[in-house]
Amino acid sequence: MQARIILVGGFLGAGKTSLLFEAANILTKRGKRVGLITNDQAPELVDTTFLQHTKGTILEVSGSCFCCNYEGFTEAILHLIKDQQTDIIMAEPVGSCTDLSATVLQPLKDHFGKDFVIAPLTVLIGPERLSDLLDGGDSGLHPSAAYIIRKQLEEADIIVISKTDLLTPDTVKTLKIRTAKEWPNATVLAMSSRSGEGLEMWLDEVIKRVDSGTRLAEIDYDIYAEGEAVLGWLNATLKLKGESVDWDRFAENLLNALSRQFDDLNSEVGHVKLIIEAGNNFVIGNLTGQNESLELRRSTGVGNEAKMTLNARVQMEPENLKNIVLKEIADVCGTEVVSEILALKCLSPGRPNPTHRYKYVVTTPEN
Ligand SMILES: Nc1nc2c(ncn2[C@@H]2O[C@H](COP(=O)(O)OP(=O)(O)OP(=O)(O)O)[C@@H](O)[C@H]2O)c(=O)[nH]1
Ligand SMILES: [Mg+2]
Repeated sequence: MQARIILVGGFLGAGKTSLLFEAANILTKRGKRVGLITNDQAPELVDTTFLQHTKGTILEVSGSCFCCNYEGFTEAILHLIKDQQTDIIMAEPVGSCTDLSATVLQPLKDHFGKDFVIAPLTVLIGPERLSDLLDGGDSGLHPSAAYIIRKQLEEADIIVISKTDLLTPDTVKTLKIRTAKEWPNATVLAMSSRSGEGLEMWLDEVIKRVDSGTRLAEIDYDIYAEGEAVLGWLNATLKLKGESVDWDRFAENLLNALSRQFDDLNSEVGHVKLIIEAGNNFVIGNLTGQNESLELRRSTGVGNEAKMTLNARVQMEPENLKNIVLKEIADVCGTEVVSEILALKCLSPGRPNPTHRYKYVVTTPEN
């Protein structure tokens, strides 16, 4: 059987990594060899660290997005297929990325259509942002960032409304109808990685279907570039040391402190996430909007030493973001915890400059 590559896109915080985590566990139980590819503008990713807790083989393409580092992306795919004998690869592009049909799927079909199967492009969208977009709003984002989300949905083969456990069945039904009306060419599904509802249905689609990148979205790269550039981007890894520190409480205090700062400054949060690991234990925390969105899962418990990876994407200048993050880490550490920065990168994404950009849809060869 030919290997299959499944791209799962969607804006920051839409639930892509959570879906990959659950889907990887299901597929592994079915006896499949799973490969997972994460992607970011810079290394030190919470997503990579989190997905390492599945049985899949994880590769990280960092430094730029899949479209701007197409060679790096295809090398990762070929390595997983040839050297790791992977059956199914799931790849998560950067949340602020769009034009994937023209820059990634068409070239993949053109270059590798006979070597492996390329599944339909899935784009996830959380119910809150989706409702606001359908009402004509920008979901609290800069209009150019909201433009990116609209373009992601426009080019999707499958739109998945995520986090349906937060909604009533009636709301899910209405949202699905409105979404299908707005983007009539896509298959519209609804799913919760949390409860598992709808997950098998999505897996069925991406495991059986062979139509991928069935259309191209017309994208204005000036608006796209601005939508990315309004976001400050920070990736950091720190070593933390103290005596009998409650790392779960530490994670919660830090995310709360950061959230208060961003809310006070009225800076829209794309996604702020952190993972604190000690041995096999980890706590993962996410902030996908204002303070109410703060969420912590799993537990690192109490200990003397831990490693923290923190990724923040917030609508503000990168330098301000860095200052706020470092100050809040210092405050939360106080005199109890000593922190040592192992890696720190802070940037504002540059103008996307894809390796390829197809102007036509490549016909999927018979597999
Ligand atoms: N209630 C609920 N929350 C979810 C679900 N899926 C994801 N989340 C939460 O949404 C937040 C973001 O999830 P991720 O999976 O990290 O989102 P992402 O799209 O990978 O984010 P980026 O990598 O930053 O673009 C986390 O707090 C998750 O726990 C779901 O099905 N239900
Ligand atoms: Mg992710």
